[in-house]
Formats: sequence, C-alpha cells, structure tokens
Amino acid sequence: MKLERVEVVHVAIPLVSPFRTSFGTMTTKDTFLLHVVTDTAEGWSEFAADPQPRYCSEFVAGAELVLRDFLVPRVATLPTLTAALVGPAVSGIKGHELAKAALETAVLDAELRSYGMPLAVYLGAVRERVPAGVSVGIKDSVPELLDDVERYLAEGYVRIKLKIEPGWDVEPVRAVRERFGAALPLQVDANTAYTLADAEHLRRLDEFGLLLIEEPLDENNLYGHARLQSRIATPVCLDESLHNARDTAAAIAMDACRVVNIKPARVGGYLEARRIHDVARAHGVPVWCGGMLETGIGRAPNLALAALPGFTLPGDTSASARYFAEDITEPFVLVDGHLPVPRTPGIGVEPLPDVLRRFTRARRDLYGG
Ligand code: OSB
Ligand code: MG
Repeated sequence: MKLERVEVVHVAIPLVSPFRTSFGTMTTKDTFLLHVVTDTAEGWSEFAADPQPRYCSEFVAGAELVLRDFLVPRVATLPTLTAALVGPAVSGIKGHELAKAALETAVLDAELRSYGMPLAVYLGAVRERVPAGVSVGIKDSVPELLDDVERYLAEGYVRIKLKIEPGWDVEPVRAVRERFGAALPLQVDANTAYTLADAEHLRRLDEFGLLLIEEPLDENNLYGHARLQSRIATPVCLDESLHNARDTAAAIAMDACRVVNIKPARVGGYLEARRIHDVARAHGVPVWCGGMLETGIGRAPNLALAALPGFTLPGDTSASARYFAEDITEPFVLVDGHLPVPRTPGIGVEPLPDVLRRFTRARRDLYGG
C-alpha cells in the first residue's frame, strides 16, 4: 500500500453516567479517531487516552502532534506500507505507545480490508463471541454501587470489576460479596492508588476470593508489585506497568503479576498485544482484554483480540449501551453475557457518517488531503 492521506477527527461523546476512578472522573469520551486513506483501502482507529495525562503520560493534543510531526512522516516515506512495517518505522521515536497504536491499527484496518480479511482471522482468534465483564466506577455510597452492580448483572454481564482507592475498598467489596454471593466473578482495579505500606490493608481483601487486584502500586514499580504479591493471596494483575512483551515477561518472571491486562493501545498496537498474549500463554498466565471506554471503533478490534485462546478471563469489553446512549458505530449489543467478534474485513466496523458528524468537534489533515 501507499499512504495518501491521514486525518484526525476529534469527537466528544457524552457517557451515560460519570465514570470515577482513583485518578479522576470522566463524563465525556473526548478523543480523536484516526482515518487513513491508502491507494487500496481506508482504515480507522481510535486514540485511547484522554485530554489530560492522568491514566498515562499520553494525552489527546500531544498525540496529535506526535503523529503529525514524528510518526506519520516516518510511515509516509515507506516504499510499501503494511501494518507490520509501522512498528519498525516508528521505533526511533521513544514511548508514545498509544499514538503508535492508533497509527498501526488504522493502517492494519486498511491493509486487511484490501485483502478482505477480518482482524480476528489475522490475529488467530478461536472464538466467535467473547464473554463480557463490566468495570464499575467509584460511587458516592455503597447502596448506589449495589444498585449499579445489580443492574449490570441483570443485563447479563458475567464478571464485575470494582474501581477502588484508599477509603473505598474493603467495605464496597464486602458489600458486593454479601449481596451477590461468593460465586460472582469479582475483581478490583486501583489504578496505582496504593503504596507498599498499604500491603497489610490490601491483605484484608484476601478473604473475598477476588480474581485479581489490578495495578495497586505505582506504574512501572515491578519490584514493589512483586513484594506486594509475596504478602497477599489475591493475584496481582498489571495494567499501567506493562508497555511491551519484554517487560511483561520480566514481570511474570519476578512474580510481579499472576494475571495480565492487555490493552493494545498501551502496548503500541495489536501486533505487540498478540506477542504479550503469546508470552503470557507460554507461562500459563491468564490474560484478559482491558478497555478505555472506547467507542465502537476502539471496541471492535479489542473483541477480535479477546477471541484469542489465552484470553481465559472475561474482559472490560462491555456493550455500547454501558458507555453511550448512541455509539458512533452500529452498537455492540450484549447477548447472553457475550459480545460478537466482528467477522467482516479489517476491524469490521466504520463510523456511521451522520452520527460521526454530530459528535465531531474538529477535523484536521495530518498528511496529504
Ligand atoms: O484502568 O482499566 C482501566 C477506563 C479508562 C482508563 C483506565 C481504565 C478504564 C476502565 C474501563 O477500567 C474499562 C472499559 O470499560 O472500557
Ligand atoms: Mg486498569
């Protein structure tokens, strides 16, 4: 392929309810879609981070500049463009995995459309539908939390993840266990809100039989997570700390995590995400697919990835209605606790033009056009 045009489409889509984590509250999905046009096909992707660098160091305005000035120029000069060549072409630019992932994914979408191949087939998927978990934000009160969990379970979600932070951990977990029973698959996500000095406190979660505790300590503190794991029974799962297959292998080897949250955006794209899957699987470590409150454009490729054989735990790949009154693609609908893996070429979805227009804040060409 030859790259002809790259465009960013900034969108702002209201969430159905505010989503509160230990690092802040989101009320709108505010990001950009990346649209690439090649000589053979077009592709779409979604930048996964937010306008502010609170989950990770990347943010919307910075990513657009990095793409425009450093990433897209390196890809535009390739004699032939394929998704597998994007990573090597941009490897001289440090970091910026989420921006790199957006570029690689849009190119991959275009490439697979030119072959007529669905992403799930390309990645090696073994399932046609994937079980859906749901990530439940921090609430003002326990009764409010129980109402939300009850509603999600009634809708069919098969696993609940509670966001926690100091002051909102043992009590909400105990309340959910008491109300919904010991058999409910339940896990928690701290988004780096604790320190190793909290180890004894976090050990109090052991009695609740959680599937895992996600990213309790600082990002990239593998040593600390290993120390914590030696003191608690709940399996530690890493999210923010894992940026590629190599550091995932290191984290597993040092027992800094016993479960891996794979977010393709955080690791530079679907090719590295598959390598992480392969490394974890070779070690017998379960993986699951994380989410970033994506629109359908970001969700569709995550569903393809989650259909790989090592994804033995339900992911944060929830239905469109969990996030938005109106998604910018055909909505993903929960059926019997599962979401379908897209089976048409590329990522398998496209923005609905009328809906996209209504949610668009700005469009800019980064290349060509
Ligand atoms: O840590 O997994 C996280 C959302 C935004 C940023 C970070 C995280 C999350 C979620 C929601 O937990 C997952 C989803 O439903 O998309
Ligand atoms: Mg997380």
